[in-house]
Parts: sequence; C-alpha cells; structure tokens
Amino acid sequence: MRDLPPAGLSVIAPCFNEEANVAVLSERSLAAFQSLPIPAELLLIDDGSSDGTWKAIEQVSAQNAAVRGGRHVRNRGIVGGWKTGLELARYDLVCLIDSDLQNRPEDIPRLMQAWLEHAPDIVQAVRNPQPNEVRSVFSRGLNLILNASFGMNLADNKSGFILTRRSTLLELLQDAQGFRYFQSLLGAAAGVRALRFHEVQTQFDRRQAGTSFLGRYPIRVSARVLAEVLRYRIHTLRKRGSE
Ligand SMILES: Nc1nc2c(ncn2[C@@H]2O[C@H](COP(=O)(O)OP(=O)(O)O)[C@@H](O)[C@H]2O)c(=O)[nH]1
Ligand SMILES: [Mg+2]
Repeated sequence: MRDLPPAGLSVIAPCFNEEANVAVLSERSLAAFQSLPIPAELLLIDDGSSDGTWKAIEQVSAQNAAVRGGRHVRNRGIVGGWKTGLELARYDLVCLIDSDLQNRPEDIPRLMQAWLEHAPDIVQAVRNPQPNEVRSVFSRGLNLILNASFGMNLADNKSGFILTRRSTLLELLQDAQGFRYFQSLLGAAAGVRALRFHEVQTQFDRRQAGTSFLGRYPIRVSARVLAEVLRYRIHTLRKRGSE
C-alpha cells in the first residue's frame, strides 16, 4: 500500500570548498522547485571548507527562506554531510545532489515525477558523462563490480543523485559506520535490503568551478573503495548469517 502523498522534498547538498558553485546551485534549484507539485527546500551543508563556502551559504540562505545551511567545523566527509542534512530536513522525501553542478538541479522535478509515477523505494539518476571523460572508465568498472558483488543490475550503482523517503535513507546510513567511502555503497545497502529502484537518465556535466577531491586518475581512491566493497559484502553476508 502506498502511504500518504508526500508533504515536501528536502534537497541535501554537501559542500566542500564549493564557494563558486553555491549561489548558482541555489538559484537553479529554486527555479527547479517551481515546477514541483509539492513544497521543497535546499539544505547546503558546509563540511569544514577552507574557502568562502560558508559565507556563500549564509548569503543565499539569508535571501531565501527555502534555503538553509548547516556547518561542520571539521571535515566529516560526504556521508557526514548527508547525515546533517537529514537532521535538518523538514520534509518526508529527500533528494541527494552534488553541489558542484555535475548533477543538474533541473533534473530534480524529473526524479520527482518518476517517484510519483512508478512508486519505487528509490529513484536513482543514471549519470551520463560528457564524451572523453577518463574518470568514467573507473566509474563503469566500479559499477560492474558493485552489481556483481551484490547481485544487482543498475546502470549507475553508485550514483548519489537519488530521491527517496527520509526514513529509507536513515535506514541505509545505519550501515555507514566504519566505512570511509560509504557514499559509493549506498546503492549496495539498498540492494541487500531488496529495495526497488527506478532509474532516470540524466546528463552528468563537467565541473565548471572548484576541484574534485578525487583528481583525474583516481587510482588510489578506487583501490580503497574496492577494498570497502569487499569488506561491506562480507559484513552483509555475516549479518544475514546471524539473523
Ligand atoms: N560534505 C562533504 N562533501 C564533499 C567532500 N568531498 C566532496 N564533497 C562534495 O561531494 C560532491 C562530489 O564531490 P566531487 O569532489 O565533485 O567528487 P566527484 O564528482 O566524484 O569528482 C561535491 O558536491 C562536493 O562538494 C567532503 O569531504 N565532505
Ligand atoms: Mg563532482
């Protein structure tokens, strides 16, 4: 049975040294909210940035009631940003989005539409990168490994541009403890719970400003993520075995 219609959507964007992107993200998100059938808010979480990210967040949140900020004095990572966003969230639906504008805020209404039409547990944006992105080779490899390890068949398993219930995300993040790159394991956490996905094709733009924390050839991080995929698989098998 489908429960009550959603009351609203809280969009959570972790920001680490994104001073040049905050204002544009906010402007484009607020414009996109206009075409949503329910109220929405944007939660910008500054994660101990060393640039002017917090100042930019203060500025946009002072100008718009639908934009609010959260701040970590020390860096807690992307998942830490999501958790703080969940604490601040007013609404029962949440959408996670990168703050560097690689995910397009204009796609938020498309994810919402898919949520209403298909009634899945999670709507996941499939990121279609621009041509000649070296990073997409790593991303596709990791996608195959995640799908094979967890018996899944997603086009973009570790896409963190998703829309789901706040309660669902809270449940998935219960597994995050002890993992440094749990942002890559969120899809897997949903897979082990047999949650139902609906995928939406989206464009994954190049970064316009700021720098990725991964760099162009993320070999070291990829190796660490792989080790965590393995550790999480063992963890979930053990957990299932003990139930
Ligand atoms: N809260 C938080 N967010 C981060 C951190 N590192 C990156 N982000 C954010 O997560 C998103 C993706 O990061 P990015 O560096 O672009 O990774 P990439 O897209 O995989 O290259 C962006 O919105 C970043 O601002 C971090 O340490 N903490
Ligand atoms: Mg990025």
